[in-house]
Amino acid sequence: MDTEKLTYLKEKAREIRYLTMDEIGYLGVGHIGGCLSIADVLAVLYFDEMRIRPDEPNWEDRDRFVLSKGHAGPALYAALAAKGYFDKSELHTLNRPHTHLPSHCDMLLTTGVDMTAGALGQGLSCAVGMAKAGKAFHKDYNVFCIIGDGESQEGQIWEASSIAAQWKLDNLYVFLDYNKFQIDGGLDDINSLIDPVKRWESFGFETEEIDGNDIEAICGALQRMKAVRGKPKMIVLRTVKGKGVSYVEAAGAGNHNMTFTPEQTLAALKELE
Ligand SMILES: Cc1ncc(C[n+]2csc(CCOP(=O)(O)OP(=O)(O)O)c2C)c(N)n1
Ligand SMILES: [Mg+2]
Repeated sequence: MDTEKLTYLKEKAREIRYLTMDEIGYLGVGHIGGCLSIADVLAVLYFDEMRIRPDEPNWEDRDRFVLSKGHAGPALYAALAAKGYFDKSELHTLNRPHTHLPSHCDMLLTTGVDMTAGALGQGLSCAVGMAKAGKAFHKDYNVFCIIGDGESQEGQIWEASSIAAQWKLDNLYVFLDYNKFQIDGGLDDINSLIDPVKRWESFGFETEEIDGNDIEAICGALQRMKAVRGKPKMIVLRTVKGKGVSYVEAAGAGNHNMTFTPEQTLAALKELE
């Protein structure tokens, strides 16, 4: 990967983390852990991979994105604002009355959001439907979807995965945010996925596990996956929940939905500058 592109994408991931921290810190509370873990994949998707037009958000042939773990909405809003879908100043309206940016994604409220999400387990089914529609209407767009590891305890994730393989949806790219934490503790202490690569492989997906906070690894996996035809794709992202802010990272299971004082927010932002 050329160093100029890598530097650019790393800077975009930093910007997404900074804007997310600013959004949530300004409000004083939010799902910071699961937002920071996906900043790198969002940077790759929005600033390298996806065929999109911020000035024509509903362009029919655009690639689609579904944030199935919809509680990480603030990270998606940061990526959309950084990409120019709306003004960055809107980010300070997060989750306030009459905002366009609710804590969980709402396609009827936010420019650039392709699917409403928040009830865990449902977004992947929507992504499968979008990918199937692409095939049915002979469109060449791809659908990208991020699911959580705790979210993958929902049976609907497996129903959707099963039919995606049956329909040979090679235009569907699913990322598992394998940060090993869910709302109330460690994944392995509650309901482990045991071996997500083997699981999705057995469901008929082309599957790979990588360091999900490594931009180069994400780009490499996507390139390899794009060469594979006739199967949906699963990229298991080994990530750190809260990545980039040491105080948030250190909170572990406590960083799912954190409160912030103005002082804590400023210290966190300083680390992300
Ligand atoms: C159907 C449903 N049940 C419960 C919740 C509440 N909830 C929000 S986030 C979350 C934990 C999700 O864990 P994970 O998928 O691992 O998310 P991440 O670690 O990426 O934040 C839960 C239980 C929900 N949003 N939807
Ligand atoms: Mg998790």
